[in-house]
Amino acid sequence: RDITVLAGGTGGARFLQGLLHGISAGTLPGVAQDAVVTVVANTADDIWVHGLKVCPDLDTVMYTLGDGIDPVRRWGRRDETWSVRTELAEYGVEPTWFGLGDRDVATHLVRTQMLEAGYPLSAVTTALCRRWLEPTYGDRVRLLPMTDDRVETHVAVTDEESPSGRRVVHFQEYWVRLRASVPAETVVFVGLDQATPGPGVLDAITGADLVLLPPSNPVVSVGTILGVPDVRDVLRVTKAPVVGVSPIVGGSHVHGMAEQMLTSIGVEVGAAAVGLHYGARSAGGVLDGWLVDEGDADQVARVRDGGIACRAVPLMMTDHDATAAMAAAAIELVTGPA
Ligand code: GDP
Ligand code: FO1
Ligand code: CA
Repeated sequence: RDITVLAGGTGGARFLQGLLHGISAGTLPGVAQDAVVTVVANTADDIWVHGLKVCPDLDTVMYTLGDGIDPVRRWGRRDETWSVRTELAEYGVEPTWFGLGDRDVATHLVRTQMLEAGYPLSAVTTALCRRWLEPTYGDRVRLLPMTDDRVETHVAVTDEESPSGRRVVHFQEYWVRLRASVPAETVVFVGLDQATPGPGVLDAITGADLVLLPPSNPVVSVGTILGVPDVRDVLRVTKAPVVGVSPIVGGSHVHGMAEQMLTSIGVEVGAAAVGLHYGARSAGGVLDGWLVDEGDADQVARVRDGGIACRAVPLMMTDHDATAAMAAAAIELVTGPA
């Protein structure tokens, strides 16, 4: 079974851990233990800092699956030191609000060097995954950037000082420096409309036996992947069932800034609302099925009325078994009980 997952960072990575746990344990209905998982990851969080190209969602997936992630921060490397960051601050160079750990800097140096040598981001990612994924997963896990082209999420926030009354900041500044503490007036995906799907991305969707939308941020993680030209179209026509998991539980995000992002695009912060935002494939959307948390069971009918199969199950990724059970429920929802 070839499974394709459209992922952001922390939420996507944790879901992938549970999915891969379930595959190797053989507990996913109809999924062979040698199933191949292709991850199409969001690259619109990417940011150039200190002359280095940083790819947060690619790195979070890569480090998490390769067991190099810091378990508390859930970004960057475990056992990290911060000498480079401290020295940069001593020089007073900006941005001081975005921290690069010493080990993490090595990843960005390799990536930047390869990009400058002319390798596309997809080739760079393959090279980095030779270290982080291949030893454990061989060719059973592939990590693909959604596009090799430069795309950046920028956020317009209110700013009294500026003549227009607003200011546009990079998503990382909105999230890391502003802590998403001010409303996001508008979210802009710079370069997205002109982006070409990365190598293997469209094939990974058309050739899949199953497509999963993990509980990633529906606007700045999954939303950006869906915004890559042709991705929505192939999702609509793929023979694979497409099923998603709500990142909104009990009316709010589990962590991060999905609430602020959904509000900025005028979508209600609710499990059903997000599923209906993705839309039923039968009605021009992308979903065949949608899981909501058991606490949101009262919203199941609304999703079904929208033409999307729906079920309420526990949706907290507390450990790999819990997450694997979510993956199994998602698969069962669209392929029927094994
Ligand atoms: P990011 O790129 O690091 O923000 O990570 P993602 O976009 O992949 O995932 C962030 C989303 O994951 C947030 O909107 C959270 O609400 C959601 N999330 C995190 N943990 C859980 C969980 O245990 N269960 C569910 N259902 N959603 C979760
Ligand atoms: N998040 C923070 O809250 N503070 C940071 O200084 C920070 C640095 C950083 C460096 C590399 C990287 O891959 C991620 C980093 N993050 C940091 C997390 C990042 O903002 C998130 O992983 C995602 O972009 C959120 O979707
Ligand atoms: Ca992200």
